[in-house]
Amino acid sequence: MAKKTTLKEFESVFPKLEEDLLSWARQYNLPQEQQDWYKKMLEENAVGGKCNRGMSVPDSVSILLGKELSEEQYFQAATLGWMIELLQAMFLVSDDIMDSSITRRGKPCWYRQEGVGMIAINDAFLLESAIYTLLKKHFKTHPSYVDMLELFHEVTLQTELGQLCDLLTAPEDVVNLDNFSMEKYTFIVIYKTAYYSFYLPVALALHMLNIATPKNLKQAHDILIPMGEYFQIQDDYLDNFGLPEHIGKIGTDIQDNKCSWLVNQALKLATPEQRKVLEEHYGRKDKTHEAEVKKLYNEMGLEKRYQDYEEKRVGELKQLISQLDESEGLKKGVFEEFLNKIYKRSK
Ligand code: GPP
Ligand code: MG
Ligand code: MG
Ligand code: MG
Repeated sequence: MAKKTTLKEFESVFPKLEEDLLSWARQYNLPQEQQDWYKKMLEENAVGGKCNRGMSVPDSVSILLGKELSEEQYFQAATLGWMIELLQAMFLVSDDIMDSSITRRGKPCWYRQEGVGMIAINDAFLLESAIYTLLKKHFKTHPSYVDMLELFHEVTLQTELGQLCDLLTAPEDVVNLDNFSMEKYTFIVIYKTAYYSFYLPVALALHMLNIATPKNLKQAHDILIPMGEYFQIQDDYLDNFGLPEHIGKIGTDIQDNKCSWLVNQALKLATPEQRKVLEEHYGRKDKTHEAEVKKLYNEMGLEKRYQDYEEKRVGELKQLISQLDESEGLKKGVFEEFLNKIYKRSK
């Protein structure tokens, strides 16, 4: 029987990987002060999240094998999971600078912590290179080494292209609501979130077991990309309707002029008067303008609209999962597990 990993178990692997990274840096005679920075920076940014993405690698491997993992299999799968967490840390450190965010995981964003500032940019690069150091150290002789390497590179590019579209549709100085559309929105969220958060863990699990084929990778893709799209729509919903105590961050989408799911819905429903309110108040770096948009979202019943969307999308995803052909090695349980973790999440 497959066994689900716990955060505690998953986190217990991290010190070993951290030590790998530090000893790698020590061969370059990295001075002590910089070793201390590197260690603290890794701990502050890679550890402390929900680790849903990372833990889904051992969970998926265990479901695919249909049994509990040996110690060695668990370590390999958790190492791949931690590489996703490092990728995520690299994205979040950078994203918080680009989005002028205030808090992350209930603490000031890394770039806002004392003594950090723009050193955070170099730290983001270090978080990314850590992936490849670990991949080389632990998977150099694995038959799928090159596939995993290429997968990390491609998913990183996809995420960066999504982020590019996110940023270019949200200029700081010009608010033009005609720039937003659901077509652009769909591109943004699939690329900036769905590939690295949903497709990557399952693709890595298949590669780890050496059972990846073009067909099962495509089958996984065709379920996980719509699921990742739903996940980012939740993120956009929580940006406005979530509680900062739950989500560990303060929403910035309205002030940042983001092409969010909520503003796209509001534009679909708006009367000419309501559109004027949006035009006057959206995308301004100011709390009173933001409050007007929040008020409008409440008047328009966007919370209910989101709940209806969620029920509909979850129904569609369950349908996709039920139709999965398991003959190429995939299991429905892999996808059911993902969906259970995110359905009606509040953080
Ligand atoms: C989430 O967007 C997307 C990312 C974190 C990917 C960033 C990609 C880079 C190439 C840096 P978001 O801004 O809505 O996330 P959050 O709400 O957590 O700030
Ligand atoms: Mg962002
Ligand atoms: Mg952000
Ligand atoms: Mg967000």
